[in-house]
Order: sequence, then C-alpha cells, then structure tokens
Amino acid sequence: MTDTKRFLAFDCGATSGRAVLATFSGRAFDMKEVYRFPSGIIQLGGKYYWDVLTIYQHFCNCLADLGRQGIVPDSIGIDTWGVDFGFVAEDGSLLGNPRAYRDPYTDGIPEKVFQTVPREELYGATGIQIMNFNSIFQLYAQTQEGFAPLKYAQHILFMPDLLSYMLTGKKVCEYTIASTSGMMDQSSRQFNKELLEKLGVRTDVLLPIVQPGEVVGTLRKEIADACGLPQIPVVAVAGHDTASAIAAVPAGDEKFAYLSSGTWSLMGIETPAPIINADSTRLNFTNEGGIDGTTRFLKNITGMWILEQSRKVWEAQGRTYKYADMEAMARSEAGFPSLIDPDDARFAAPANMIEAIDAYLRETGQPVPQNDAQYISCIYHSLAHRYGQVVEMLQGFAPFAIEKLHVIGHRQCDDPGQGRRSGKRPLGHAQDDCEGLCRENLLSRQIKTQKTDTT
Ligand code: LFR
Repeated sequence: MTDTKRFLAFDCGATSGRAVLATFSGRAFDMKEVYRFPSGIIQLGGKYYWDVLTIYQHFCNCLADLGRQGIVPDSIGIDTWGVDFGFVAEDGSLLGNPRAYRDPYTDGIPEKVFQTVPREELYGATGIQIMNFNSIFQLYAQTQEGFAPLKYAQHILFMPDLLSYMLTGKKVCEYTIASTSGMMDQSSRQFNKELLEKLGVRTDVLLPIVQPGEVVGTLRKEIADACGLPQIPVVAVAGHDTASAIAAVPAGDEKFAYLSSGTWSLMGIETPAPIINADSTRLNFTNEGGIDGTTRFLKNITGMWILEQSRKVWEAQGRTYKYADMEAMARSEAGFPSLIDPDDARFAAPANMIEAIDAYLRETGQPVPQNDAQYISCIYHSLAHRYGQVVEMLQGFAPFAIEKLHVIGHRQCDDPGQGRRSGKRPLGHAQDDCEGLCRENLLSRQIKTQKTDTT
C-alpha cells in the first residue's frame, strides 16, 4: 500500500526560482507550482555575486505559505545551475556570497592553468568541457586574488548543497552538481586532488562526493517552528538543474538527443559511459554526471540569455514583450537574413546585448536589424542554426542514429534541430512539458521513499 506522498522541489535558475509541490499517490505525480521568485546577479565592488540569503528567505516564505495552508511535504529537494559555490567557516557561518559564474574574473584563467596542467590532461581526467567559468577556474582565480572567503573557509558547498545546508545545518557534496566543477575525476567519481594540488588550489575545503538520493538532514528546528511545519527531511536530489531536466525526458528508447532550453541551451545525448577522445576534446563536449550512473554528453550553447538580455534593453526603453509576443514578432520578420554565433564570447555578459549584436553583425558584414522584431528573428534563427550544427556533431559521437529531439524547458524555439538555412534532414521533434525539470528532483526521492517503504 502506498500512502500519498508530497514532495517539494525548489528549482533555482539564474533569473528566477520556483517551488513545485508534487503529490504522488502511487501512480503519477500531480505537480503544482506553489511559489516563484525573481533572482539575478548582483555586482558589487567589481565582483559578481548571487544573493544566497534572499534565495534562502524565499524558501522560508514558501515553507511558511505551505505551513499556513496545513500542507506538509514529506521531503524537500533543491536543484540549481551548475559550477558556483559558497563558503562556510569552521563555526558554521556563511562567508560572504557565492561568486556568479558570469563574473569576468576567470577570463584568461584557463590558459594560465594549462601552463601547469595541459588542456588535454585536464579534459582527459575530468571530461568536462573547457569553459572559463568552471569551478576549477574560479577556485584558481580566487586563489590568485587571495579572495578572503576562500582563504577562511572550512568547506566550499555548491549552490544546491549550500542551500540545503542553510535549511538543515548539514553539509554534503552531491555528485551531479560536483561533476560540473571540472575537478571530478571520471574514473573515481571523486575530486582529483592531485591535479588541484599541482595548481595550488586548496583541497581540504572539498567534501567527499555522495550519490543523489542521500538525506542531507532535516529542517532546522527554528525554521520548522517559524513555518508551522515539522522538521521535514531535505534530500540531496540530482542537484544540477540539467541533470534533473534530462533525467525527466520521457524517451521511449535511447535514440534521441535532447535540448534543454533555458538561459542556456544544453544539447546532447545520454550515454552509459563518458566519451573522452580527441574529437570530444577538439569540439569541447562535456560529460556531466547523471542519475543511475548515466552520463550527459552535451554542449552548452548560449541560449535564451541573449533574448532575455535584449529584452532588458527594450524594457529600459519602455517596450515590454512577453515570449508569445516575441514569437509572433520573430515570425513577422522570418526572412531577416542575419545570423550571429550565440557562443561568441562577446555575448557572455555584455553591458548592452543589442550593441553586442550590432557589433557582431557589422564585423561579419551582415545587415543590422532595423527594429525589435528583426533582432528577435535574428536571435531565434541563430539559435536554431547552432542547434542544427550541434546535432550534426552529436551524430558523429552517438553509437546510434539520432531519430528524435526532445525539447524540454521553456517553449522558445519553433524549429530547433533544423535551422532555417541548414537544409538538413529534419529530426522528429517532441515538445516536452515545462515541468519536466522538477520531475527528477522528485524522482530520486520517490525511488528512495519506495526503497525505505519496502525495507
Ligand atoms: C544551466 C546550467 C548549465 C551550466 C550553466 C552554468 O542552468 O546549469 O548546465 O553549464 O548553467 O552553471
């Protein structure tokens, strides 16, 4: 007999966070978004930060809302974006705020690191694509800067682990999020300390890596009392949002690629083991850890970030568009010919995205948009074009013919995988539901609960 279970998933993105309550009655999840909050990067003194206390406060507000309604979740799980981490001192205090991965402080750092640990050696051990914001490069940059929170930390905790710590007072280092760091050895699935020591990066701040599904602890008594809830368990679910998203793809067989569309577009395949070879090194594909020992072989493509940042510029000028408006605008200018490379470094964190697009188009001799609809058309079609290129690369690695593309996350692109101009074979295209991401956050707990129920 299975009782009804309620799971609360906190899903934190770079621009917003939300809480989804799932009720599981033995057959399926009934999912309901119960809370949403804005989030974002804050710049201070030339550094970029996440305001982790505000995120925590939103979690508490959500729990208090549930408490007032007499809704008691059986467990709580947290997922967030990858790579970023915060600092905890010996006495349990938080040391400042986590640095945000768009902080340009890691520009040029990979090249410095390669002087000690060559690119091939680093990629060969970790299987993680070289992106300047990987945790290893951030830790190296912070060590060089003499960044005080790192200097005085007893432990560093990745974002989902940090938020779990704030709720419970207990520390873990969960596998899927740790795998994004560029510091985890693919063979041992623990941190490669030898490599870090060569770089002079502190290794004593790293906790042993645990697999998803571990109970971190229970809600701190003061939080539970203030919210009118019992001390609910907090579970270390697949803490990396992409791990949660991809695990939820409702695929019939393995012959699919996925596109997880959000601030980033993550495009790849699921494989039983990492793919680390000369081609994956050259094309800079990543091997992130999934649940049940799977690997997500994928590429980060700068995704809706470009549109979100353009939208910010227009909003400041008094023009506000919803996604539905922007889709219609893109269609109205579908013939606009210019394309950008979304992964060009200038689009990572420009002061003004529109100016960055103009500069790219001028430099590449293409027409500059004359109205907002043309910009939107250019962004959507550039993304679709890039998706087409990446699917083709993936086919070169996949030990199967890719027959279908599962798109999860926001409904943001009308012909992913083809690209208007690529002229390539269209893939079957399944538009999956937007709640997919929260499903794995819930799934690992359901599996755990069932195991506990039967023991
Ligand atoms: C997506 C994501 C990507 C990661 C990027 C930065 O939200 O988690 O997987 O590469 O954010 O952390």
